[in-house]
Amino acid sequence: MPIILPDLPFAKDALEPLISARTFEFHHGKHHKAYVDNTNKLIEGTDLASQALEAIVKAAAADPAQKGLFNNAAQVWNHSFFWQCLKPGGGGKPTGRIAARIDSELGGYDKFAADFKNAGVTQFGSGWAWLVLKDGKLAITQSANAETPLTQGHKPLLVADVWEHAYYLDYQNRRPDFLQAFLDHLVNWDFVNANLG
Ligand code: MN3
Repeated sequence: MPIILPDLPFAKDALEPLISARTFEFHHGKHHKAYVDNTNKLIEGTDLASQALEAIVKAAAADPAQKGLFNNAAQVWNHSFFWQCLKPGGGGKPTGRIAARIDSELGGYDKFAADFKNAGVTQFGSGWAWLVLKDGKLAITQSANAETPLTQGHKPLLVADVWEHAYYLDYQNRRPDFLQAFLDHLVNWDFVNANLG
C-alpha cells in the first residue's frame, strides 16, 4: 500500500496573505509530494512496503544504512502533521486543556510564544520547532532537517516548519516574522488539544 500525499485540510489560498497559495503550490504540491514519491520508490519491493508511515520512519531511523529513506519518510510525516497545525483564523491564546497546561508548565502563553518563536529562529539551517510531551510534560524542542520527535520518544503536539521553503516566497529571509504570523494567526489549537489525547 503506497504512502499517500494527504490533501491540505484547507484551500491553498485560505491562509493568505500570511501564507500564499503559491507557497502551498510548492510546499505541498512539490516538496511534500517529492518526499512521498521518494519514500514510495525506496520502500518498493521491501518488507517496509506494507508498513504504516510511522513504522517506516522508526525502522529507517534505527538503521544508518536507511538515512535516505528516513529523510524522506520523516519529512512526509512532519509535513502531514504540520498542515494540521494550521488553520485560517487560528493562533493567539489557546483555549481548552492546552491553555491550562501552558499556564502551569511553560509559564503562561506569552512566555510559551516567546520561547517557541526563539526555538524556530535559533534552529540553524533547516528544521522544525515543536511543542511536545516529553516524559508527560510540555516541552519546546527543535529538530534539524527531517528529525522528528517520533524517534525521540516524545509525543508531538504542534510544529512549525522553519525550512526556507516554508516561508521564503512570502517572507524572504524574515523567519521571525513568519513565526510571529504562525503564532498570532495560524495555530490550530483544536488540533493541539486533540493531540493531548
Ligand atoms: Mn517543509
